[in-house]
Amino acid sequence: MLRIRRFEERCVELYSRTAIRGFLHLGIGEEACAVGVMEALTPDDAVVATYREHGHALARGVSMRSAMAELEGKLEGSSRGRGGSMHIFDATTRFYGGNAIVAGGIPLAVGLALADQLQGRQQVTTCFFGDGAVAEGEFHESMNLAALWHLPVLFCCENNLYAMGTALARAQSETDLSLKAAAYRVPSWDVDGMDVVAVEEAARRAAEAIREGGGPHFLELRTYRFRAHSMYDPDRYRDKAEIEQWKERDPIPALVAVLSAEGLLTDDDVDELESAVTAELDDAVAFADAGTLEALEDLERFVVSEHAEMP
Ligand SMILES: Cc1ncc(C[n+]2csc(CCOP(=O)(O)OP(=O)(O)O)c2C)c(N)n1
Ligand SMILES: [Mg+2]
Repeated sequence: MLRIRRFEERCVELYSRTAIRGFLHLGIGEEACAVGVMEALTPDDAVVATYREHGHALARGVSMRSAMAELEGKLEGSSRGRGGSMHIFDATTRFYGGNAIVAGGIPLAVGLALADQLQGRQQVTTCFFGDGAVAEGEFHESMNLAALWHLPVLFCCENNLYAMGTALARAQSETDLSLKAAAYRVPSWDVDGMDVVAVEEAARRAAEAIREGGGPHFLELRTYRFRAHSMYDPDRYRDKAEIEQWKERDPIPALVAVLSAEGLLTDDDVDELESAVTAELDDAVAFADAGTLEALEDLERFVVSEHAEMP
């Protein structure tokens, strides 16, 4: 969680000096969701995420170097710098990408799970999406097919109460999102998304049930983003007191407090972790800064597959 937090804080600095351009969505405050779920997966499982996916990529094992170079639009990035912040993609960790389309990753996850099922593999495909995605048709079509075909999908809804500037209650007639999964006969749990241990426990339980042939499961992770929707958002739709209240439940100090109380972590340990993260991050930024921009003559490459036989 600390790696993700510091990585995204550094992104803000890089954005100010225009090393990172375009859209940038930070998940500061929501780290426990990505980390807790990822702990319950194996390297063979697949993951699909949204445009707020830096944390998911890092927790999945995409290197800081690869992610930072991607954010800076460099060839050394996970997608040759063509995806940027919203489309980190890394086939080697079966991280099937961020996705700029709200709910767009959900049918992709169902397709990946269908492929696993048809080929007799025991993998779980985990799909992250926001509360806003639950209002999209793609969510409902995907839930229906996943349930009907009994597909191995772990649906993880990160309910941070807002879809851009729209509060959940202003946009959806039913705000208990687990009920929507239940409507498709998909077992669902709501989980404290600010508590990494609670998230891991729920994800482990769900992933085990899926691996045992239990079909799709749904977790509603109740969380909150501490920063605005994106760098362009003046954040005028939320009460400042609400933000402060959620900050008191910051998942990082919360876990430090639990571990310290149990005698499992000292202040020196925390300092050591901070230093290690800073060193990793400095190295990643230096790597990205020294990276190369794609040559102009390559701009149209990959629009059409180079392996395809043209008619
Ligand atoms: C299909 C589609 N509609 C609208 C948008 C514009 N849009 C971008 S992010 C967003 C809000 C999504 O909110 P949520 O799913 O709760 O995710 P969060 O940003 O809170 O993580 C919207 C409406 C989009 N990208 N795709
Ligand atoms: Mg949201």
